[in-house]
Amino acid sequence: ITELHSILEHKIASRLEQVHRLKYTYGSVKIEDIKIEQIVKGMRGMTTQLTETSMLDPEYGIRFRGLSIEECQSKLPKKYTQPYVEAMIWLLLTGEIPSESQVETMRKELASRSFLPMHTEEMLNSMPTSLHPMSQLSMGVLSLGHRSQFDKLYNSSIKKKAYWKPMLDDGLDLIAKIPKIAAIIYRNTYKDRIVRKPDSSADLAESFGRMLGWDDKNFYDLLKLYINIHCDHEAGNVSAHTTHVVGSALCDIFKSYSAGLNGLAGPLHGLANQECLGWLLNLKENVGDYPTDQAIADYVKKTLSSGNVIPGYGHAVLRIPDPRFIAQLKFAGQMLPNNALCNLVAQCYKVIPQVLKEQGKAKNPFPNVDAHSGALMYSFGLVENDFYTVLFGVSRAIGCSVNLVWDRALMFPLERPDGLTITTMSEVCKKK
Ligand code: FAM
Repeated sequence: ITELHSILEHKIASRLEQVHRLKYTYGSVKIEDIKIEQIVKGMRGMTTQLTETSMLDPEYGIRFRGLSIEECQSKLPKKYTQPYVEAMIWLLLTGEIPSESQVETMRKELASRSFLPMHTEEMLNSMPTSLHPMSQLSMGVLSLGHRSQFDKLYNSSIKKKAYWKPMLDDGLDLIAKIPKIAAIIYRNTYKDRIVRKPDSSADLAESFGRMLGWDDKNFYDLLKLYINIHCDHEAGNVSAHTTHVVGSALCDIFKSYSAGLNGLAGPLHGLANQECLGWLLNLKENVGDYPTDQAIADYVKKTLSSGNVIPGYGHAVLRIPDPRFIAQLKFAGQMLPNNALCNLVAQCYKVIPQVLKEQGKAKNPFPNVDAHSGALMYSFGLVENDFYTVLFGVSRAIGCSVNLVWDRALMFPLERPDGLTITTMSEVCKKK
């Protein structure tokens, strides 16, 4: 991991120069005007963040360090059909495509950190199984904080410029340990409370799959795909933004990401994948395994007229079918061509956008990532849909951690925007 440190040292130095220029040379340049409606409508389309790891283009979708999902799949070192999660972590951290040996270095580093402290296991084992798995996950992550190198060194005489080093240490710890936390939650909540140890000879996805209880290389492949496509989605989404804001107060990564996970647990964000599968199974029950397009359209209209959204459709930024959805559609087509549930997802993709367009409300009538992930997990036997957001949380730990490392490396300040009362804003408007 010394090699990773020296690559990062080098990259950080040049980025710091750029940030310095942005701050002091171009500080007064205006990039956009803010409209009142943007403030009232949840800051849509308002640029408020600087981020290194990924960019979301409304008309193209996500690019991880400039690479599309397909480019990641073809360029990053892989096992079976999908890139190693370790390769994605390296890419997000450094912006470089890792060699096989760098992937192996990352694999060993994470494997060596994958054990949990005793108190975390004891706490998880004492949780009521009726507590939502996301609440258990958030507490599990928070409980890792007693080991925070960042907290320890912050209270010593470490210089601000070097904060990223303990942050990286903590970030690797979080990424390495969160699969075991998730596996304990899964086995305790739905199975026999017996959890296998992390497999130090396997890669992260395979070891996670084994701990969950699967012995199936296609399932490990699905986990690799799932973790890679969910790991980061620019800076403004609820979980990434929350993690970043809490981290800006110089909280350690465990407190910051625990807060981010609570945001991920919301039904308009990560929990949508749980809701999505529920909706899909209800659809299947109502229209059967091989419905007509019209039967699906009628069911969608019924959902809309009862005042509900169609989970898995629409997006705050995207204006095209989510490439993360398309990647899963392809995976299902290759691995499970005769699976009725996945085929229903594909049929919905043909029907629902037209119905949403006719309704005329959603700015984006196309499927997002959540429209497929539950059906894939379900088809591989992971049927407990209130666990799905935990899988999302295991993955998003990567993007959120890498971003916090870079936030500290670039010495970003405390984030503290201004607010106005409704009366004051109304008065400002009247004067215009
Ligand atoms: N079904 C029905 N109506 C929808 C809709 C959908 N899938 N998506 C948007 N709309 C409605 C929306 O409720 C709003 O109606 P009102 O004006 O009555 O409030 C209107 O269309 C305009 O919304 P928008 O500007 O297109 O979307 P937003 O940026 O406000 O919200 C989402 C974006 C994702 C919250 C919204 O599309 C939605 O609720 N989708 C269903 C839930 C979902 O799939 N969430 C997962 C998002 C995912 F990417 C993630 O974070 N994991």
